[in-house]
Amino acid sequence: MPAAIYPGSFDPLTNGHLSLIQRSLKMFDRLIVAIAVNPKKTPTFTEEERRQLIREACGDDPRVEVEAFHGLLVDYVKRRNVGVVIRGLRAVSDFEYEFQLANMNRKLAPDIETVFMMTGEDYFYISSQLVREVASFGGDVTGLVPDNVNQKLKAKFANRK
Ligand code: COD
Repeated sequence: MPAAIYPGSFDPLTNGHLSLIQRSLKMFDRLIVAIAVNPKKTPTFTEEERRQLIREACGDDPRVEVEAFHGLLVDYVKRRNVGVVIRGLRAVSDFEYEFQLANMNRKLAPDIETVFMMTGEDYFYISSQLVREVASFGGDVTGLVPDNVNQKLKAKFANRK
């Protein structure tokens, strides 16, 4: 299989995301990790910080490309000429949102397929939002995020404890 796109906010990248990236590379020759930039939201990490953190955590694997995109995901996927979008499912609670998203994307672009991957058992409770919250109160997120993300979180929240 040639290439797939794994889109997300990645604010920040977690070990759950990273596991999905690594497992996707067993099915696809190339993976584009696409960071959605939403001008209406203020992320904790800038677009460039998120890009760099993912790049580093992937160990500069040449099969992984990291790029930010603006606007609709389907337009970006078409521009990149890739037919498959990867998404992760952690729990039943993810299903409804992911189902809506996949169906809306299919309505907008019928040729694009969404492939869902179940989370690994060690990662089902990890989300960027919880990681941010725990780290912002000085909690230890070791093992939940890659080391470089852990360092960056500590630096970001150092003055906010
Ligand atoms: N284990 C497994 N999977 C996980 C884990 C984990 N621990 N954590 C997250 N995931 C999965 C999520 O379920 C998701 O599938 C993916 O990884 C990315 O997660 P997030 O949280 O970083 O990203 P999201 O869900 O905020 O991304 C949503 C998008 C940015 C892709 C979406 O809003 C989008 O497409 N925006 C662009 C504008 C657009 O096209 N809007 C219309 C959509 S119909």
